[in-house]
Amino acid sequence: MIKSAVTIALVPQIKTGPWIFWENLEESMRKAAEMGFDGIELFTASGDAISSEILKKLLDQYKLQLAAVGTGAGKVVHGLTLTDTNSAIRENAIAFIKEMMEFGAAFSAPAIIGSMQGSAVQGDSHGYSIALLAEALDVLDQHAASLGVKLIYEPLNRYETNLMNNMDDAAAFIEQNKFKNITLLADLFHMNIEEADPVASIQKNIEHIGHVHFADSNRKPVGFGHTAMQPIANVLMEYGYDGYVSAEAFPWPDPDQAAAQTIRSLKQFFT
Ligand code: LER
Ligand code: MN
Repeated sequence: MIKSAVTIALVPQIKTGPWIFWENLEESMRKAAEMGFDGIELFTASGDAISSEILKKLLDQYKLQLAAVGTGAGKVVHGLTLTDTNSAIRENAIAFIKEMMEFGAAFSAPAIIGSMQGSAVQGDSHGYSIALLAEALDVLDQHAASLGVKLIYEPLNRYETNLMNNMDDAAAFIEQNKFKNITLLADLFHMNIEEADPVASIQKNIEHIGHVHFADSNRKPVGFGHTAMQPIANVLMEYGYDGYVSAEAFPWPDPDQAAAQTIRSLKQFFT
């Protein structure tokens, strides 16, 4: 059975991003619960931006799970990436992600590495940047083991990174490096751009997929674009995917309607 989640971003600097809710935490959680989501995916400025006690109280009150925590603020707010050529910046990026992992682990939630992976910049060889990423993920894979949580790595489309853009490359990278606690994020928006056949790619890499970002072709809530969603939902269900399907989409036309449209689509495609 798939579990549903909705994104809540509490970082003013990324307010224009693909997040359904982006204002008051409690209000957003109340709405998520009322609409029937199982969990929330949270984007905060740091691992201590929200008190864990307050979050626990709200999760209990609204009977919601913490599905995952996003680490993107590490790049957007703090200028950190795991593949920066400056080793001090890489160390700070690892420390930032460790802190986010600890924040999530208190609720058994994995952290997501998306934009924090960075990119190979002009002058760096692609292989060198991939080696830096592997080195950082090795440390974080071990940290995930010590916390008893997974860590989620997200291939992004070519306009956001030049490191890994599709599921096959990311799965091969995980296998080559023998990471034991790192799963992949299938973001249906990125996959719409990068995969020749998203359904075949999900089927082939299903063992690695630990989280799904649910968005349409244009990154609007599912139903507002042209992705053929039924075959994607079918392959996830047929192959026993039991993680979260989390709405990471633009709050279009507004957060409430975007959340309502997402719930309608989840019911339509996953039953
Ligand atoms: C993060 O989950 C993601 O998909 C990125 O494209 C956001 O910038
Ligand atoms: Mn995503």
